[in-house]
Amino acid sequence: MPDCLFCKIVAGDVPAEIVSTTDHTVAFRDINPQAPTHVLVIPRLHAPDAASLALASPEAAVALLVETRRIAMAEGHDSYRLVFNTGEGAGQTVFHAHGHVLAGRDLTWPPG
Ligand code: D5M
Repeated sequence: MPDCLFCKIVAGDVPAEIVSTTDHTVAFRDINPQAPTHVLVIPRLHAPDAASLALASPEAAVALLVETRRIAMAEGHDSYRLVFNTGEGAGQTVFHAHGHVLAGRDLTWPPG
């Protein structure tokens, strides 16, 4: 998608602090971190949100989920929060599926 920021990060056209890459995913540090570890894991395939990704490519969606856990563990966190903001009303601002991996501080519930 030519106007999609995260597609540009996947393509290497916009810089990001890359944490990992796999056949299906790219992970990078959030530009506005909300926890000591705040990594975004995105699919290479463009889909507007996580459920749309699962419908378009179950394989990519599973790969993304597995990668979120691997990253949390690699950063030293047994516990982490995985967030998929879906829709403007839920705070989604970038309409390319992404999971927020948040860890490294006390994560309260309910979320704000
Ligand atoms: O999350 C979108 C997230 O994307 C938000 O936490 C900021 C982050 N963001 C936006 N631009 C960048 C760049 N260029 N690098 C890294 N992180 C970025 P949402 O769930 O859509 O609100």
